[in-house]
Amino acid sequence: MPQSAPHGTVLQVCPLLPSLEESLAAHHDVVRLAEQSDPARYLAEHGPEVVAAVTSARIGVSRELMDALPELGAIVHFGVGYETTDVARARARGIDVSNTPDVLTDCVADLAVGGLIDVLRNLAAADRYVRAGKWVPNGFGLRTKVSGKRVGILGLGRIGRAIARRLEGFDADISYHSRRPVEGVDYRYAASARELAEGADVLVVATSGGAETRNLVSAEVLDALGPRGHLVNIARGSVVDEPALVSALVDGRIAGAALDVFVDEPNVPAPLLELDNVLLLPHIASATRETRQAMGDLTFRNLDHFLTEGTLVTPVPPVS
Ligand code: 8YV
Repeated sequence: MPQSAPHGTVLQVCPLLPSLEESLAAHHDVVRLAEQSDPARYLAEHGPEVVAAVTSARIGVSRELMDALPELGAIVHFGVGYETTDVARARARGIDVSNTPDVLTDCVADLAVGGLIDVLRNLAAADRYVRAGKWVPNGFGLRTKVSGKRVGILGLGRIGRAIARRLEGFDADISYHSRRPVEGVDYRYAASARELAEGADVLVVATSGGAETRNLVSAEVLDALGPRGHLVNIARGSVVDEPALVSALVDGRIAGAALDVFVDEPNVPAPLLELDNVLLLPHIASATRETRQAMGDLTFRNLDHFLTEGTLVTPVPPVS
């Protein structure tokens, strides 16, 4: 074992994929925080023994928890998002942070396209219509064509680009907005989220979460999308001003939305439950057997590499 490899307890912060939990427990000295009868007491007594924390994108490692672990060397996230952990604070303490990029890109992009098709063609509502025994000839009415639409992608990272590639197959006219233009792509760059929405029939939110993108899709952006515009969000609920979205949908100021993410999951704003032009999904973009297994494997590899070599396999990018 190299000198730099840390030795100590791995703290499992929250429940994880069962197969990942099994591998962690089989290979490392893991303590599950949620299973402690008195987690605060455990931390007070054993916090200094913990050298690595493994957590989910949803839960992260809170400031309080980080502070209770003075010897913490790595925070390993199951998931691509890590806005639930204060990375700058971790870095300042010399704590390395990893996530699970790439392995979920396909599934998240697939779901974004599925949501887009659903919300324009109203598939879920059509299914409800048939099941309710309401089918009469031409009774369901007409919906919106998908192919050839102007699609604005907010955030052209790995997932945004994978969505764009798929939509090329639908002859979409693609534009995007991100903090700066992305080199090597031909899609049209919009200087702001508002400008992007103004020139789009469908706005797809694919940016990361966290303070920097909070409410980026504001009431003004939704108004720019307009009454014939649709929103797809597979990123984070926090990126969209949720009350503004609810009122835009209720008032018909945008045409519809496909939402896999919400501000306060699993709580969905009640007015949305009444709307047939909204697809509501329980944060399942990466939830396939294949992808979750790949995320679990990469999470394990990060932790294992840290404990044997002292470094992570997929550290998150530097804080910019
Ligand atoms: C997961 C996600 O559902 O990877 C992410 O950031 O949002 C999802 O893939 C989840 O967050 C895992 O904890």
